Amino acid sequence: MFNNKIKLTRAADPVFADCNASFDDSRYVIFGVPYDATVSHISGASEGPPAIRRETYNFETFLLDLEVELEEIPMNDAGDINLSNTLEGQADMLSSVFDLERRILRMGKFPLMMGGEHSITEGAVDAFMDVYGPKGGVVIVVDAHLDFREQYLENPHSHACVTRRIFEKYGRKSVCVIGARSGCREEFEQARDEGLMYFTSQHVHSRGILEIMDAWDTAINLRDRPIYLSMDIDGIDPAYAPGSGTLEPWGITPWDVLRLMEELRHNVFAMDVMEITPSMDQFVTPGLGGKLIRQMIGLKELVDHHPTWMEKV
Ligand SMILES: [Mn+2]
Repeated sequence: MFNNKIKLTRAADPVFADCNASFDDSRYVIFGVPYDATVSHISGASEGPPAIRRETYNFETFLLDLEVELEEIPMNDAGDINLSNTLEGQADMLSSVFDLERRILRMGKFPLMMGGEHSITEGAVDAFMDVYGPKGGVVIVVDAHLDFREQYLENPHSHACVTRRIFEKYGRKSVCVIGARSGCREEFEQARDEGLMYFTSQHVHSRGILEIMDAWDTAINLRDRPIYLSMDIDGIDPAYAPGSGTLEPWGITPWDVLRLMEELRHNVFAMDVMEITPSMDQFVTPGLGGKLIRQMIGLKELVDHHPTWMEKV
């Protein structure tokens, strides 16, 4: 049941529900990154992966809206990256995430990373860009925060800087932020001056997620580019996702995220769900995180096997 072939990780117990395939045979690989050493407010995101896994046993294997049976899909839980959860250990953690994510992508599989804090996304995005950058790779970040600081608590790789690092490395047209509603004045001024593409949760509420997708499509051909979807769970309203260390009212809803995933299902080739903090909520938020991952897998299956499925609805 467990896969010990990947030296980087330790096996999960229990595994993410319905992960019955070996790493080599799988089309989807789920892994956890129990890391939260740069967290600034309430720590505990390192406990996210086991809590998400546990809550996935609440769900049916059949995705009713998609008519997809997850038990029939080759999914693998590769376990958790097995390194120390310390500030000093961050560089090792990032490079291990890079190695694992790139290995999964190069084998033509779909990686789904469970955080851990958002800083870890940088390693996975680097791997994604290594593979999909030449094809126009772009990162969509769902987040309450701009994460556009130069550095935070003297660490340029803090969770509060992750969007800025991606922006600097891969350029202005390579990252889009959705759901932002918190940040310092300088961050927002810099974002505006330097041309970071972002829409706030107010924009989503007033214009709707599909109109925002259209705007990005006009600006950067979003629907024609390979997408890495990064979900900081605090982007979703605390009423739906209270298990976050940085609760920020007036967020977007799980329905907005569902529409986003449906709309971009053809182009998303990697995803993460970060910052779930079980000490704040053991059930609702880990369950939502698990469901987002399951839904993304179901949507990708439909793309691969039934390319015209949306005509049904
Ligand atoms: Mn955030």
